[in-house]
Amino acid sequence: MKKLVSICFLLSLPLGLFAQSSDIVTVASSEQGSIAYASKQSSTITTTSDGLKVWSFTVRDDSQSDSDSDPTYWSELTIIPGASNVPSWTSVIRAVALFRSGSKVVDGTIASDQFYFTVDGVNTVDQINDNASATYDLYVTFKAPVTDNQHLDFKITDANIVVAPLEVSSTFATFTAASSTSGSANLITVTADRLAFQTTLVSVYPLTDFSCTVRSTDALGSVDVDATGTVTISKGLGCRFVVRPAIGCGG
Ligand SMILES: [Ca+2]
Ligand SMILES: [Ca+2]
Ligand SMILES: [Ca+2]
Repeated sequence: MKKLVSICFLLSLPLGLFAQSSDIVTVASSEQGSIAYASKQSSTITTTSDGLKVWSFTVRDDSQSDSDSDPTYWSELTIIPGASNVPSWTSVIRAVALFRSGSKVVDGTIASDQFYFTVDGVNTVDQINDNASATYDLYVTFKAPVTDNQHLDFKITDANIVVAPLEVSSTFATFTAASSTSGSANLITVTADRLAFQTTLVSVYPLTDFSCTVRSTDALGSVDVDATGTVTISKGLGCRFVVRPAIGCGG
């Protein structure tokens, strides 16, 4: 009944009654520096401790002019990649959710180039009171393996947020896109704690050249491209050579 009343009210209003000046701005320094991706692998995000906060942004009602007394209600939000983002979010991100003041607003769906959030537009989580603002925190969890030293970078344009269609709501201005810090934050970091052959050495014959590749990885199989160290080949017992410290050849 509430929505029917709202429709009738909207149809009777003269154009221009609602302020068209809400916007979205980034929260400075709200990203991570480096991301310990291996610590957040859950397939669901229920509380903030399940994921890692990678960006915050603020929705501001009537930020550019104040010509109404109505809240801003939003019902759809899409976050798109910034300038220095991983090639595809579907290969890196396992789950995504929005929080407001520590409470989950909604889970998002993940595509290669967008996170999509939809809410009903009538609850306190998606209402920004008149002349007020609300900050939303973006939490994610990660897949594995990942590529070392790639960034997560986010953006929201005025085309990426939709006002709840059945509510008496202030609307959004044509605003400058809100963007996370590009290229110097949210660095996905792999830290190796082991070495592993990329392929298994089955046998090496005497006086025959051979090659092998040893990778520095973490426990989830991601390669640490910054790892430095020495792999030594030495004479061992029970076989002709030992490649240390990746794999011993035993007895
Ligand atoms: Ca106002
Ligand atoms: Ca307003
Ligand atoms: Ca690394």
